[in-house]
Amino acid sequence: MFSEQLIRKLKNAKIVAVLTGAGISAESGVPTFRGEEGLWKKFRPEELANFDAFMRNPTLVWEWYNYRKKIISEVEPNPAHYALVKLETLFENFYLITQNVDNLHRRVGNKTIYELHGNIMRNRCVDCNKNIEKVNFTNEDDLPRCDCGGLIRPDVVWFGEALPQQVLMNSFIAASKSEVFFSIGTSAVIQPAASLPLEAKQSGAYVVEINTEPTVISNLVDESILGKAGEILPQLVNKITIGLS
Ligand code: BV8
Ligand code: ZN
Repeated sequence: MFSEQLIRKLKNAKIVAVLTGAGISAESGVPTFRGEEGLWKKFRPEELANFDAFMRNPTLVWEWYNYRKKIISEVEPNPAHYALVKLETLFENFYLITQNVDNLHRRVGNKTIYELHGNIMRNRCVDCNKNIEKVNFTNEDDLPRCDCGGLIRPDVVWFGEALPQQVLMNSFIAASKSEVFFSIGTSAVIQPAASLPLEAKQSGAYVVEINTEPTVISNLVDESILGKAGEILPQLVNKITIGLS
């Protein structure tokens, strides 16, 4: 399953970076964004994950986020998430860059996490930008509001919105410094996140894709491993820890 070259490179690597997408949480039961699974009440994610949709109908958009928060609060991280915690202990510098807002990497205890698209468990005010811990959203006529009166929104990055600049910069630096770069469970379509594997490749990293199916970057990577992240990553950790210990 793993080339000798990959195992050799991992045994000598000091800097490893990983980009994850919805596919790494699929085995936990979190729906991905593709196909039928991505649909909610016939809406496509990009129809709801944008500021105009929220200002047009904040109740609908909050319903969607509460539906996802309920799923996320009922699932458990899977072996792929745990394998990345182990992997983080094996390298001097390990960077976990995620497009996921599901907080699962944080829940299993990864340390260096770059949340490119925010986190569904956080909220902020659309007017004064204050971060608000808990919001309870019971029925439509009491949308969560800040004490400044502003509407409260999930602290995620919507389509057409800028990513958190420091996180984005750190992610591109991590990709450019990495000796081995993994792209795991992502369709690699959404920009600028999807440019990270390219950045790593152009900076000389050995780029590995782990996905249940080929993606638009499969012909760009050095090694494309087809299969479930929850099955492949624990095997990879075993394979490299044998040699390292
Ligand atoms: C911006 C948070 C401008 C919210 C999300 C250049 C060209 C064209 C378009 C653009 C461009 N640059 C920007 C754009 C527009 C847009 C974009 O990329 N559009 C796409 C459609 C081309 N980008 C933006 O709008 C970005 N903002 O550009 O702002 C700007 C700049 C400066 C100043 C002002 C403004 C913002 C993008 C972020 C949007 N927010 N999420 C929320 O979640 O509610 S994106 C969201 O969708 C996710 O975070 C993720 O990024 C994406 C879904 O992709 P994946 O995670 O990969 O999931 P997907 O379901 O697609 O695929 C799952 C994969 O897993 C599959 O390949 C499957 O085979 C695999 N899989 C399944 N099971 C398993 C598995 N693999 C392994 N194991 C398994 N078990
Ligand atoms: Zn406010």
